[in-house]
Amino acid sequence: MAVTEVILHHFYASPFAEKVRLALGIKGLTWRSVEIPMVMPKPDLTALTGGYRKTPVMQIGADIYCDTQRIALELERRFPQPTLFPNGSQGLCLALSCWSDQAFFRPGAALSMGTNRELPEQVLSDRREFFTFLDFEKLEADLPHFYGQFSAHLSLVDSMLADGRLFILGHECAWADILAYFPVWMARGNISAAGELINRHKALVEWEKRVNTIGHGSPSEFDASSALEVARESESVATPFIEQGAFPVLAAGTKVTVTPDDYGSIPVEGALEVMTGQEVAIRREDDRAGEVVVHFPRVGYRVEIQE
Ligand SMILES: N[C@@H](CCC(=O)N[C@@H](CS)C(=O)NCC(=O)O)C(=O)O
Repeated sequence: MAVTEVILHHFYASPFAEKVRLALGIKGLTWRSVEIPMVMPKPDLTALTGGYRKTPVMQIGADIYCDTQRIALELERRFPQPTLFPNGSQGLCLALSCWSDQAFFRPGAALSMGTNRELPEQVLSDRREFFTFLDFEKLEADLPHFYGQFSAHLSLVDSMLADGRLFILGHECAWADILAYFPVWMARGNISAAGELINRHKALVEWEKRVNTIGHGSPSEFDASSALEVARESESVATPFIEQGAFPVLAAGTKVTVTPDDYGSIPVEGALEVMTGQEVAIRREDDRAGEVVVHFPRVGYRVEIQE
């Protein structure tokens, strides 16, 4: 297998993974699919990431990309055409992530937890610990509020499309569409009364059909032990780089931890390899994965010197 091949560690019900599957579809890529468990423990995944547990994670050789923001940037860097960021929209789209990943996603996650009676008990109890932004004690009582919030965000998306444009930024399906789409996709699969909430938005529904035709590129099943072998037998292609003025000011090689600052906050330890305004990457050694570089976005991640 070519070491530059994309390996996606994910599970099919994951809405964040659906973002990446669609990006792979826009780019028409061939990729390897490793199905990971929906709940902890995930020993094969965390051997690669050093502890990061969220879904999805992208691997290319010995480079491990955590978080959909970082994955989108890397797909764009390695496979520039067709672009995910038409008309220089990269910064705008990454800023828009804060809207969709948080303000739009969270009421959707609350409604999924509160109304999907088919979620296995194992998943519910894992997410009770994981989604620290939700108060599960009050969830039932707050459902009307979450319906109201989710519905308000649907209305925003509908208004983005109200002038009859095909996609949010014009003629091409792009990362901006994926951001607006993935909570809708999650709602269809999980939220009771999703149809009633969504279908009254005519422009949104027509656009949803267009996004649905994008597909996922060409995946083929791959097993976790082969993915670990790929990591062991490859070398990272990351170029060490510390941007002048990146904050905090740290030298290359400093031992740090990188931790999501929202939820699922498991620190990953390693030696600083890359630090810019948009990304942070650390090098680490693992018994099973060998020497890997783990990449994160800078926005939303806490970087601390390891004592
Ligand atoms: N900021 C992350 C969020 C990812 C996320 O929260 N994913 C959910 C699944 S959709 C998750 O990790 N759930 C718990 C798990 O898979 O263990 C990203 O953009 O990738």
